[in-house]
Amino acid sequence: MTIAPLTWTELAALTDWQIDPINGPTNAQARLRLFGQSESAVRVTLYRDHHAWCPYCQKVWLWLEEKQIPYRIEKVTMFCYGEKESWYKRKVRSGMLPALELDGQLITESDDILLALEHAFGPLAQGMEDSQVLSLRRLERLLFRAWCAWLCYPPIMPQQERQNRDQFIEVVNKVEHALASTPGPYFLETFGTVDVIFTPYVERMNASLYYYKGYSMREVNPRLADWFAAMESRSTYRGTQSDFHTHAHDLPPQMGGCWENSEPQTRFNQRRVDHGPWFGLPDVTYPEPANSRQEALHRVIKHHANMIRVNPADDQVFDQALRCALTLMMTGESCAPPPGSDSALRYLRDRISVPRDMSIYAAKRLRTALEETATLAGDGQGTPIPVKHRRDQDPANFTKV
Ligand SMILES: N[C@@H](CCC(=O)N[C@@H](CS)C(=O)NCC(=O)O)C(=O)O
Repeated sequence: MTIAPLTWTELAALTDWQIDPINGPTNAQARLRLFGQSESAVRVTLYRDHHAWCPYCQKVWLWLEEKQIPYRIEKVTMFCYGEKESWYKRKVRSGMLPALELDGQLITESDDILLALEHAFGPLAQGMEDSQVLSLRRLERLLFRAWCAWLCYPPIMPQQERQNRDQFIEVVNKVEHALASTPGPYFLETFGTVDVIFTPYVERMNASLYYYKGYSMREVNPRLADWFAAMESRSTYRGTQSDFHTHAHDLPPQMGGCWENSEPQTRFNQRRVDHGPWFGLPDVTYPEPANSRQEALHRVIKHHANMIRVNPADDQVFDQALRCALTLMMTGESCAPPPGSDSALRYLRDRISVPRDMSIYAAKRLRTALEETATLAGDGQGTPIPVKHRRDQDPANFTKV
């Protein structure tokens, strides 16, 4: 038994989700953050990428959120998903992100940005050049290099895959040891700058190794598991946190390729990340907020005209199919989509980006509703996600009204 899809007006009546992007919790949509202060207090502009994919931007973003420094956000396109804005190239010739203006002075390189911010506003618990911090920053780079060696180069000899894996695990054990040497879950006695520095790549390691290597960092390493859980207790981190699906597919063009191994566990994990079920994946462990469906609905309603225009399917067909998925998500009642809309629904399922579009649990709800609704029409998949670039995500397509 299936029901007719609700209209957009009927759907809109089912959500009262709203946040204050300027003074409320950390969110990816804000263009200005004031933390209750007046706009005249703003001394900082952060230039970061549109999709919140850039790890070095996440580091600076998290730092500003933790310190509650009032700042503006200007979003810039990364080379892998679109044309870099000419105004940005005039400002930063290389086009690299992040960049930051502090009292009108431009700074590039994320570590130099953090040093300048520290100088202006004081350290985030510990200073970047504190000796314990310096040693942990070196460990973070060691971990980064071991991860790249395993993930981003095709093994020339069969035994190389094993060697690269062992080398990564050796460094992860050093990270586990560092975490174990303090009483709490963080890298030093209290949360601070080191945790911010580790966050972007450890989050990407967790996602990419699960998907490409069948290795579940968060399940295998107890101290890292505790560290992730502690990070997730912070609303700042929750606001910047991505999910497995987003990273599994944003990393290949950014890293120049991600190489999967042939382990059965890898195949299993890939199927799960791409086709669900998304609940229960080790990309998040804090409890689902009660209003995640309302959040997903609100975000889709806000952007539905562009989503329908960009989708490869006929506009009317996809409009109806999308309302079917949203009807299921909100009412729990199945709603049969028009014939042939299965691949269109899965096209969207594959292009939800966290946290750009919505938070992690809202995305799980939406992906689930899209997949369950698509199943009623067939098993057609969407246009494959490209691996060499992500021009399918060109922000220019979404800024039209
Ligand atoms: N060492 C630099 C690295 C920055 C970097 O590699 N940024 C990448 C994005 S993650 C970039 O801007 N690439 C140009 C682009 O993708 O458009 C830093 O720490 O800020």
